Amino acid sequence: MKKTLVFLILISTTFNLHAEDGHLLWLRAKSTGKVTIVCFSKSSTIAIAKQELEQSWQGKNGAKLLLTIKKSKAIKGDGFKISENEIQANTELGILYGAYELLRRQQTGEAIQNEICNPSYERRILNHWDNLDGSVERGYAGKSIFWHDMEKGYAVTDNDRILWKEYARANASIGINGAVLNNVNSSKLMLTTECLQKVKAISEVMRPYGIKTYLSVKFSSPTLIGGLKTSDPLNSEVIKWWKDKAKEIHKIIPDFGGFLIKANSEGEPGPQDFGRTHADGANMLADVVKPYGGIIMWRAFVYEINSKDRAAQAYNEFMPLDGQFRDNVIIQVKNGPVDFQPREPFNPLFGAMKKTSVMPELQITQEYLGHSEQLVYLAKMWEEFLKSDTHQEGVGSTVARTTDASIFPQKHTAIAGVANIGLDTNWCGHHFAQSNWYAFGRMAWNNQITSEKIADEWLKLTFYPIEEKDSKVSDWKKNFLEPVKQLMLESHEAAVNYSMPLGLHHIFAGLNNTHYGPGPWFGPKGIRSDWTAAYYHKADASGIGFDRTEKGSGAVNQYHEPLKSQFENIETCPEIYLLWFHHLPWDYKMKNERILWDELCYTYDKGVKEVREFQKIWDKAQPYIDEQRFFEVQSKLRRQSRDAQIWKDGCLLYFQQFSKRPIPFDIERPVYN
Ligand code: GCW
Repeated sequence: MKKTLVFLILISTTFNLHAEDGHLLWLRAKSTGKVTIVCFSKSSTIAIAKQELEQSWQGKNGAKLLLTIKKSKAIKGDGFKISENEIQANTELGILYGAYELLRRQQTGEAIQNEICNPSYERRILNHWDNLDGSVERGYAGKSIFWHDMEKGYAVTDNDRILWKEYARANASIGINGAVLNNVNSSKLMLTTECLQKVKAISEVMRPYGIKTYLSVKFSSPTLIGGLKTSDPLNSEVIKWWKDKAKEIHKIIPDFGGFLIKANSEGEPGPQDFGRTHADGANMLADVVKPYGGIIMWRAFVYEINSKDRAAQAYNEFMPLDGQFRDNVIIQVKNGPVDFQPREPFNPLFGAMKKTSVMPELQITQEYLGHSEQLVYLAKMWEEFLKSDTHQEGVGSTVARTTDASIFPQKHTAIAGVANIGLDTNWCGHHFAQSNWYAFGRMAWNNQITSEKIADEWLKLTFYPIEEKDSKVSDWKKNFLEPVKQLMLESHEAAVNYSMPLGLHHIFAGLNNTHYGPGPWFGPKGIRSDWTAAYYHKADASGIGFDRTEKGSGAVNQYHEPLKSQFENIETCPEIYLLWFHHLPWDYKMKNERILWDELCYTYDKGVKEVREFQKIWDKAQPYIDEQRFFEVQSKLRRQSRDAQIWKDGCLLYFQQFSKRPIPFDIERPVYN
């Protein structure tokens, strides 16, 4: 007999305003009607769904809500079907996601038709670059929420559990269903039995919310902690060591998701240390986790020291291996071919690897986009990336479609985001950085959703004045929601303009490895060339830009036609990628008739002006927001505005020594001394 669970929710007519309990990030709605839920399942996931509905129900009074779990073919994975008063799903998690969606619709006022919502990717995963000493690599929101107290050992406190529960709840509310708990530059201690006990405690809190646990591991673990003489993936003792380890892990964490590996990259060990390929290494681990349904996420972030063109390397190393990977290996590829720059064209591996599962890796933490000091809404950039047409299987082979199994028969599909979460009370260091966490989850669930819609949702959920009367609400929409949404939507382009316009990239301050601020001059003697800024901008008396055309590094050949010719040809190369693909003279004529040098100056200046506008927009929003958040964001915007100017002045003054041209007089000029 088909298992059918039915939950009946009756909404009474009494008003029952909850206190601020349960207020978390974008989850802060208050119920406007008492909800009584009769529920026949004791499952902890369903209990959460029930509690969420009770806490935040704003549907029409007197409505009935019927939740059923029965197999439907149209509903995929943990997808669901919702109408105004019903949620249907094939899994308990589907019910939970449906509950969050229904509540979101109620709170944002979005219409609820009878509709099916299926996830774009099977695995929607946060990658934490958290170290076991409590620090977070490229983290700007305080210490690790998982490993912050390690001086006290692996003990777990009640407060830890509360924190992890809030974290899991926020993730579940946006459909995230996996977390890699530690840095890809992994500690060898990660796989020790003591450490795994702590992982067990974390996974127990996250499980009811559907968050699977994954770990980053050192490829040389067999040698480092197993006492073996080698970590050669084809050595039988090494294989046995991994098999035993996988068995141990699954005993402790039965639903363990799998491993994330950074191998032969930036000094991390890997199969090439033993003369083996990435496929040899990944497949060995894939076989080891296969009996438990695990996957291996193998990163393609590789580049040799002093190579001719770092942007070409992932493709060069991985394309020859297409077809050699097991079906539970997913190659994890950063959105761009270099490294999470403010703007990059998509990595040409997307769509090109046709016989291998490939997953996008996005960076939510703002390593190259102003840390948690700057308001930069990243969804706009991710949307541009996901919608990029690879042309690999004809028009419309977007990055989204080449990774979500719409085009290729991938056994597993996934997307990862490098988390921006820490112990800071506002979780992400900047109030608006929360929107990037939110947006990642929403896009991982639906890779066709627009950044505009996500911004609208997030602003409503986060800032909507719940206490206000209806008359004030239209005011709020006009004077807060609309202008602030516009600010968010323009913020990424502004950051590109004042830091790295026209296809420039990797010209950051490298001092102390901060990646914050301008540094086109960066590169002390003796450092590897691909860790200097000049390697990327190549500015000299003859011009500026990286020649990746056929005459140059040839990286343009990695793109499928017609993109290849479009990028190769200076007439058709989009100006946003101009200096990514071309080295051009300073007096090169842009489409608007300006010479390149002038255009560079005007674009930097535009970025600065845009941030100054953001400040004004925010100032006007003051009446609509609590003091604390208003002043905190205001002060960060002031810093952003100052730093944008430093960026512009620093870059223009540096490049001017090569261009030998004046900065146009109608823009604010740098102070020379
Ligand atoms: O962008 C670089 C970062 C490193 C990071 C590396 C990677 C985790 O500067 O901090 O290491 O990428 O993605 O592996």
